[in-house]
Amino acid sequence: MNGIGLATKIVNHEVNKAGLVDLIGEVGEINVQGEAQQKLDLMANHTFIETLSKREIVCGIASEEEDSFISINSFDMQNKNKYVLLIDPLDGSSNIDVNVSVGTIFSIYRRVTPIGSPVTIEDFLQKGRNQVAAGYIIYGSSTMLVFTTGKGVNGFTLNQALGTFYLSHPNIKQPEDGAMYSINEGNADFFTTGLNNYLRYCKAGDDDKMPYKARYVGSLVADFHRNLLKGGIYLYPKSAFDRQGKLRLLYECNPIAFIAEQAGGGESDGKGSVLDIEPTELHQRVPFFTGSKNMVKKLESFLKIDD
Ligand code: AHM
Ligand code: MG
Repeated sequence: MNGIGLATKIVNHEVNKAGLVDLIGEVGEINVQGEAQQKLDLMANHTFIETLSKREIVCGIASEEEDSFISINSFDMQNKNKYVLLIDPLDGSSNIDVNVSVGTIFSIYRRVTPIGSPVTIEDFLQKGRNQVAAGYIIYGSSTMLVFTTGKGVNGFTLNQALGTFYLSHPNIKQPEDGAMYSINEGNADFFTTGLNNYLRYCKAGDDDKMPYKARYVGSLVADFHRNLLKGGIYLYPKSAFDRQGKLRLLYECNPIAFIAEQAGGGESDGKGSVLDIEPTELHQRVPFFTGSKNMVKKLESFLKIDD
């Protein structure tokens, strides 16, 4: 967590400078549009990998930005490092050039192969239930690190002047109900019948319920964080063109699901917990829903007709 905290400060500094780089770009000195965005993705990836691989604790890293996993010190048979890290270094990065919140998501497992040997794919393809820690960083109006080690969820806010994290949100609990739904509804024509029925339910009001508010940033971390604190549901379903949805099981869904569960919230792939899925490949995608516990249950009841 120390290493993650240090890498967060570096990435935070670079993300905050992105607007300044843009100013220079506009006067023609640097071609930033598109390129800067890609640079920040790669910079975040590089920063987390370099920072974590220098610690005597991580034996392997898998990143959304890398084709395959990285084995650390694989030729050093004295390597006693026990943990593997899976990371989405800069999630929602298309939001950077419009100054909207982005995030980092990470997940930590104990390796399953013997200590001292090079890591293998089995060390990374573990069920989400095996996570020993997971968290995210939100680079927002303030920068926060939110994580769990399986004993509740705590949120730390970065004091940028001092470079220190403060426990600003101890023992976060997600409200059991909420009134916000977060989805890219532009794809609705390609969603299943059950999901479209649920979206109609979200927008309908009656004596017991006002229509839900639609809130969608397009950065998973920002949408999840808001719903975690205020109550709500985030949806990234499968569609006619994305049969498995868009989000990655190992870098996005599992860590967020672990945090949701630890905060008393709900999470699902539409049928059951994503934490119980046996992964088959590093960049596997799954439909993903997470939010207030009762909202996720309600959604699952609508999705039953899709079977
Ligand atoms: P990325 O990892 O390429 O940034 O994609 C993940 C992001 C999520 O943060 C966000 O919720 C989703 O993609 C938005 O997708 P869409 O533009 O289809 O709504
Ligand atoms: Mg991502």
